Amino acid sequence: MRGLLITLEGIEGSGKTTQASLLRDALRSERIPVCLTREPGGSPMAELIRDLILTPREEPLAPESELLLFLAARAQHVARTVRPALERGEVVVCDRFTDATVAYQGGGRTIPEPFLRSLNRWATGGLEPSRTYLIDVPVDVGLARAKGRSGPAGPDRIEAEARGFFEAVRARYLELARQEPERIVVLRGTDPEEALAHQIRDDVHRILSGRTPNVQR
Ligand code: Z5A
Repeated sequence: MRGLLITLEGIEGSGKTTQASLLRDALRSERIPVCLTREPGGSPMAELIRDLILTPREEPLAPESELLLFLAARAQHVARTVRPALERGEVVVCDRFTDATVAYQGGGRTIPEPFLRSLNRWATGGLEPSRTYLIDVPVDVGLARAKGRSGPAGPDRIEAEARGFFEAVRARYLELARQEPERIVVLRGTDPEEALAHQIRDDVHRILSGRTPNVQR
C-alpha cells in the first residue's frame, strides 16, 4: 500500500485528539493528502457501534461484548476508511487503534494479550501502524483534563471507570512501548501542545522522506 498509517494513543485527556488534528492541519498546509480518523468510529457504521459502546445504559455491557464491539467497529473502519485511504496514497492519522485494545481490554479488563493480538490481526487483516505516538500523562492529569471537558451528559461508560483501571491501562501502554521501541514513540503529554506537535511533525517528515524505516507490514 502506498500510504502511511500513523496512530496516536494514550489514556483519556492525554491530548491525542489535539495532536491528531494539529498533525492533519500541518500536513494539509504542505499539500500532503491526509485522512484524519478515529477509533472506535471512523466510518458511518463504526460510529454507530461507537455510540453503542460508549453511551452508559441501564444494562451493563459484559467485557466480552465490549471487546467484540470494539473489534467489529475496527474491522468496518479498516475496510471502509483506512485501507481505501492508504490505497489512495494518503497519510492516515488515526486517533486510537489496535494498541488501545491491548491497553484497555488487556491492561484494564485483564483479557489475555495473545488472544487480543490475534483478534486485532483478524479484524485488520494484519494491518499495523508505521508509527505510533504514545502521549503519556499521569492518570491524575488525564482525568482532570477529561473531567474539565465532559459535557452535561457527564462521563462516557469507560471514562466512569475507577482510577486503578486507568493506572493499569497506562502501565500496559508503557509496556507496549518497551516491547516495540522502533514503532512506538513515547511523548511527555505534560509538555506544551506546540512542543509536542513539533516533535510529531519532525518525526513524520523523517518517515516521509525515507530517513526512518517504515515498519508498516
Ligand atoms: N477504547 C477501548 O477501550 N478499546 C479500544 O480498542 C479503543 C478505545 C479503540 C473512547 O476513546 C474510549 O474507548 C476510550 C478508550 C476506549 N476510553 N475512555 N474513556 P476516545 O479516544 O474517543 O476518548 P478519550 O480517550 O476520552 O479521548 P479524548 O476525549 O479524545 O481525549 P484526548 O484525545 O486524550 O485529549 P484531548 O481531547 O486532545 O485533550 C483533552 C483536554 O486537554 C483538552 O481540553 C485539551 O485542550 C487539553 N490538552 C491537550 N493537550 C494538552 C497539553 N499538552 N497541555 C495541556 N492541556 C492539553
